[in-house]
Amino acid sequence: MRTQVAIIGGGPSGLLLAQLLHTRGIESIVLERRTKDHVLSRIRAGVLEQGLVRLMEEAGCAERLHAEGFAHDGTLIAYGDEMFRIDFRDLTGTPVIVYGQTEVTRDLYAAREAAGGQIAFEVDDVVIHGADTEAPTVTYTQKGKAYRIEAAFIAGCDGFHGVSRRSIPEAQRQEYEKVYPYGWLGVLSETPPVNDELIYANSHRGFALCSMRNENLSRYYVQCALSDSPEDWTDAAFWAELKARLPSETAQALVTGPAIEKSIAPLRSFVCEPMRWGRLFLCGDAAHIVPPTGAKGLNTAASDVHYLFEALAQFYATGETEGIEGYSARALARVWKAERFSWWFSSLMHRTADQSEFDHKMQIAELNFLRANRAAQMAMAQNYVGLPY
Ligand code: FAS
Ligand code: PHB
Repeated sequence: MRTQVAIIGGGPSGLLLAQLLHTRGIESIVLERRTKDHVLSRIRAGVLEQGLVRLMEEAGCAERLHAEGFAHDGTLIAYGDEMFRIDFRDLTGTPVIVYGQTEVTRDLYAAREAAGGQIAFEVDDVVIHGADTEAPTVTYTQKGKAYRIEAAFIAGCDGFHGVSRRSIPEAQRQEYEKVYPYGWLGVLSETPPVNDELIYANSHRGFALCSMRNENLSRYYVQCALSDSPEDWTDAAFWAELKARLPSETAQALVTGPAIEKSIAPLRSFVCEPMRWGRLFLCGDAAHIVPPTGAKGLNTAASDVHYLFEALAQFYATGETEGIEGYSARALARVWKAERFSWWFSSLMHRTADQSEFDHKMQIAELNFLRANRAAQMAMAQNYVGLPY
């Protein structure tokens, strides 16, 4: 088989890139290890920056997002029984859109299918060959049969555990990592959200987050030990812990119900440099990971896709390679800003066993400063709604 762009990974990065390329008549084949249903069963991000909304519009996939997504003009930050609001609209003129990653991925699959896009599911043994040559290839198996794709370019959109990043020789790549000593236990419940905006809570018992998917589907998280597993937490234990971490008025208003999904995500900060090797380009979680505190994972994958799409569109339209040559540096410049914000917000909102009382006082002092200082709120709001591409 031949194609212009072989895309490894059928998550949001790979699908968005494939659909954007299609709008410029650039062919691609997406290789996905799992089934479509499995990909859509993952519960992940919930908050979209305007940049991702605009990319979905450019890809012709934003209709349901605009109909069902919720514009949030701000977010609430709680500490102890205190709570204050960061007003995105007042500070930046921009809201964020609450619309689950699952729905973004569903819309992208629908668009690819409507366009007759090539997606191979349940592929195995994906191997990238000759990424540093003019004629790279990708081999893989599917249902025991071997396949080979000759491509002009390869996009590694296969997430943190994929093969793409490891296809860059170790001597050519530098990896930066911070592993946090805690995870997030997430619960999805068919209950009305406790508030019409998100609540990020710093409590002496640990972090908590109140989010949502729609008016009768809520998403809640509590910081938990890395040694925990979802089975360790009954629904009753989860709700009791969440209430204990929220201001009392909010806790009283919380409507609980059966968890229809319960999972634990470990938290890490991770960046691989460079994000390109020859004709292989890394996008999204294949290149970088952030703690989900700042809602930057999916949104930074989107800016990578934007830069790569622009580079490939420029090449196929004019033969120019400026975008291709500059991809890694351009993407990393924004990646590191997202890493910093995610690390800063995680450090501000989580409690760890090795924190001293002084460390806790520093958190409270910073929260008080953020509450009172417009410039501090502006900095937070600009990062949260999304820095420019
Ligand atoms: P993805 O991991 O989504 O997709 C990669 C795809 O490649 C997968 O479908 C995988 O099956 C496939 N693949 C892997 N190896 C392959 C191979 N060898 N061959 C073919 N296909 C292969 N971000 C937020 O902003 N907020 C959150 O709350 C949040 N929660 C998260 C919870 C968890 C458990 C995880 C893991 C991530 C979370 N994230 C969150 C980050 C997440 O949303 C990612 O940023 C987003 O999925 C990135 O999309 P992709 O880069 O497409 O990677
Ligand atoms: C979510 O709704 O899953 C969500 C929202 C904001 C975050 C992380 C997760 O920072």
